[in-house]
Amino acid sequence: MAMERTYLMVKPDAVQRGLMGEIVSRLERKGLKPVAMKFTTIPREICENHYGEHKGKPFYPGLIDYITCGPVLAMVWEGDNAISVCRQMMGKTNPQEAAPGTIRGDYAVDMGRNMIHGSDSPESAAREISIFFSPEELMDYGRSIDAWVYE
Ligand code: DAT
Ligand code: MG
Repeated sequence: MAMERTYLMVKPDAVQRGLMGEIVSRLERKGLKPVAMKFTTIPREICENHYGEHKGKPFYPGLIDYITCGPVLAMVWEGDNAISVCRQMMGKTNPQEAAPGTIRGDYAVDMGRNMIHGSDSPESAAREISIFFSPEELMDYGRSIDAWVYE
């Protein structure tokens, strides 16, 4: 098994639309384990650091305005191959191409309102987790149900 942690973020549109619970619920039902959560409005500088790889692209200013416009639910989730599992649950970046059954495929229609962020590699996950959480905020705990989630 490749236990991984990934940084996920319910974006402001999903918060405003009352879909935080729906997203958390999907992740829980999948069997993934929540490690940290924080409901917060991201300061602009931190958002610019988080999305540094997109600086200079045409959509960058709109992206920063969108992500900083209201509270987000910043989270860390753990599981076997959690990074790619969560990317699959999110669906493609453009919600119009995201498969039904995915979060973006089921709830979004616009690339600039695509509900959720998820780390795309172990390197991004480590970087993004450290931007939003201190080590003490990451909960280390066991769950008895894990014997029913993993063989
Ligand atoms: P993802 O969020 O699927 O990891 P990404 O990292 O390529 O996608 O881009 C970050 C966000 O920026 C994405 O969720 C929505 C926005 N975005 C990306 N490409 C875009 C584009 N061509 N036009 C408008 N917004 C875009
Ligand atoms: Mg990305």
